[in-house]
Amino acid sequence: MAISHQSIYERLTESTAVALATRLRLFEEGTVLQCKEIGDGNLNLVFHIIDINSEKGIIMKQALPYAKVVGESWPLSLKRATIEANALLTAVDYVPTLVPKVYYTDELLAFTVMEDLSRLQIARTGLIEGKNFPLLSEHIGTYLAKTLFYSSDFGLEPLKKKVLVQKFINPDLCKITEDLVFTDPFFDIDTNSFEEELRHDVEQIWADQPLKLEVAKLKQKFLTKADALLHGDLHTGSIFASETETKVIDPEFAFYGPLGFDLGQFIANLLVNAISRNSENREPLYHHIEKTWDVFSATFSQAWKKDAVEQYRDTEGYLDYVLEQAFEDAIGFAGCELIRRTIGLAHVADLDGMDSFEERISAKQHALRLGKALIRDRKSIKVLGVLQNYVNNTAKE
Ligand code: SR1
Ligand code: MG
Repeated sequence: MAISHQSIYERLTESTAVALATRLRLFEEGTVLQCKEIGDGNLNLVFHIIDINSEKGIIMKQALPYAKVVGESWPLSLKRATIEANALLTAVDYVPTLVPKVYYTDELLAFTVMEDLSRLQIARTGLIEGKNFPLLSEHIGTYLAKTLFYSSDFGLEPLKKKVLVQKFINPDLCKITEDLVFTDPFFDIDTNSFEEELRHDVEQIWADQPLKLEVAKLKQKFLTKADALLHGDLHTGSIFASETETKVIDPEFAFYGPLGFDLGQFIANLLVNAISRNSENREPLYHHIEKTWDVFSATFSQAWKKDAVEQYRDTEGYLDYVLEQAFEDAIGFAGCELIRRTIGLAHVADLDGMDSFEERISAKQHALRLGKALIRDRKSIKVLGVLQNYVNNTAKE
């Protein structure tokens, strides 16, 4: 009889997670362990297990067979745990200091044991508190350039790339992005969630045919353009940071997609935070947005000059063309992310946590106007320095 994933899988609890850690000898014999489930994301269980004497710990992350944010009515493949572990193990070759260490992974129970990063803070939480994480853009620009270049046809022989494309086929999680980022917010669909005060703005979006045509083109790129191995969900909640360190976590949405996607999501989440701040406190976010691109394009170009395997590597204009496409797409993807984080299923604390109801609604209207402008103007925006003007010009109707 074949053993199915379902017959072996069982949902971990704090006590079974400790028993598992002991059985796997993740701690020395006799160590007294303490465990707390700390998952605050939309999809998984996350157990923080520590040795109560040394306070050294691990993270044990388990995928649930459904989307936690909605419940059992939204079944989800457990394969995402393996995708996440494999993506971390792939990234560690290129950016060892920018991802958590993976200690153990189990496909049938859909869990991964990894480095405890509790010395760091989730970047979104810190940004909301007004922290600026000075090295965030340097690190994320490097992370993006290296992970994207070395998994693409520019940095990898085509046969090896196809093996990775196959390994990272991730239909369930891609479908979430196809629906929640590129489709649902642009139609009157049940998953959307917004305050009644935004209905007028939302109905304008649903009726905006030229905007929807541009979103359809961006969605088509997401569906079809297998450029490089993406993180797939690179918002500021997928990043741990401090003044000196940055670690990219949670690549369960990893798959082969368009070069500009991760960049666009990261930029959009910085913009959402900028909008939630008073205008005089936005400068650090603009700095991060520009620097991410500068570091990304310089590091990607260096890698191209040093390691490109593509026959056309020295053809004048080709590298510039690749970077220009990634830039334009990133602006468009950022626009979609701004809109979906405002009126779609999965919101962000930067906006939802704003205390004053009036300021919150006004910030959300601002995010919608900015998102639309970025989608519409993505071909004419040539430098990220102008995003500051876009934020200012979309502040009021
Ligand atoms: C049902 S999952 C909702 C969102 O959470 C994840 O972090 C992704 O951003 C996804 O779109
Ligand atoms: Mg996540």
